[in-house]
Amino acid sequence: MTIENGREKLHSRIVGIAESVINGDVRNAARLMRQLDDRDPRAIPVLAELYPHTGKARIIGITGSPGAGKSTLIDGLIQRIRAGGGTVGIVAVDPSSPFTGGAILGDRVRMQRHATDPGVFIRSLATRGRLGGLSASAGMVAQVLDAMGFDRIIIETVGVGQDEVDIVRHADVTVVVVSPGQGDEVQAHKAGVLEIADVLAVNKADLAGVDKTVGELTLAIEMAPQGARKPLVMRCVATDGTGVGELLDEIERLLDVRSRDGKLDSAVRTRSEALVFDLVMERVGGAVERLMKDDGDIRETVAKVYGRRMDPYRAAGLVIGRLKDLKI
Ligand SMILES: Nc1nc2c(ncn2[C@@H]2O[C@H](COP(=O)(O)OP(=O)(O)OP(=O)(O)O)[C@@H](O)[C@H]2O)c(=O)[nH]1
Ligand SMILES: [Mg+2]
Repeated sequence: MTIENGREKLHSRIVGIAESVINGDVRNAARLMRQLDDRDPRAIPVLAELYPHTGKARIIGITGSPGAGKSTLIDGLIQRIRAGGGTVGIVAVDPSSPFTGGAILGDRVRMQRHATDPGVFIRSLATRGRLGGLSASAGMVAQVLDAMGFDRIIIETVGVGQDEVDIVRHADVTVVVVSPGQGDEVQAHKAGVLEIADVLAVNKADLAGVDKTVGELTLAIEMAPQGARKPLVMRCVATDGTGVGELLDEIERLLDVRSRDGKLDSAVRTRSEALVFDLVMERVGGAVERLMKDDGDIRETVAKVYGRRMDPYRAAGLVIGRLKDLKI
């Protein structure tokens, strides 16, 4: 077989896989997502084929502290989206922290009742992100779901750190879930909550202390500087469904308003930028990592930093100087 022939064969195989995913082949889609989670480079050409078929789904980001009730809430949202005739894909991002290590199993069990519904597809991501890796993987899995034709995609992430802020860059609407009794400090002051939230869902409204939490959040929003985002504070009880319908209505209303005033377009532009940026960072990061591991000169440089014979700033400059010779 000639090289040209081999290439053609490979390409038609890639196109074949992509087409099957677009036509809703669950097994091929699941394999592709697994490859993405494993950072298997074979997934990339398939994603590239899928890309022109994406952009139709609306993406909803759900983030918040561990145990706030995100998965239970999503379960309720799935049920309502399905009842309205829509289909939904879920990406549950677990940062593999020892504290949330059980979350993946938990998510599966919680959302198990949707497992046999072809209008629902749930995928957990376990990859530990570095250099935007987690965010990039979540965005790529969302793209696969988008190409499969799901109307809504929900991305669940734990916490409100930089990783989560990065992940919600992929979302058209972001819901931050808080629950009462998560410490006395005003939750809104935690890194970036008000910056990223379109809606603040105060879950576990059946528990004592909910009025205090709502009061604190409302005050924090009132005191936010002019021009800052003013998220709506909504109460809900995910376990019995109270307020979940209203939450979905608000999400849909926001999506509607945004698509009419062009905000979704600008979100897509930002997202495209983020996608390219993430890919560049990942590839550059990987190349630098290999260089630092394998290159004798650089290892010696690092040894000098360790021995206080060179400062790390100069060492970083030397590494950067080598970038142009790298195969990125
Ligand atoms: N009382 C009460 N408990 C709730 C409510 N919503 C969720 N819970 C409980 O809170 C616990 C955590 O719920 P999850 O849905 O797993 O929370 P999560 O935010 O997805 O958790 P992680 O993914 O591990 O961060 C479970 O035991 C739920 O049953 C609620 O509205 N009221
Ligand atoms: Mg969860």
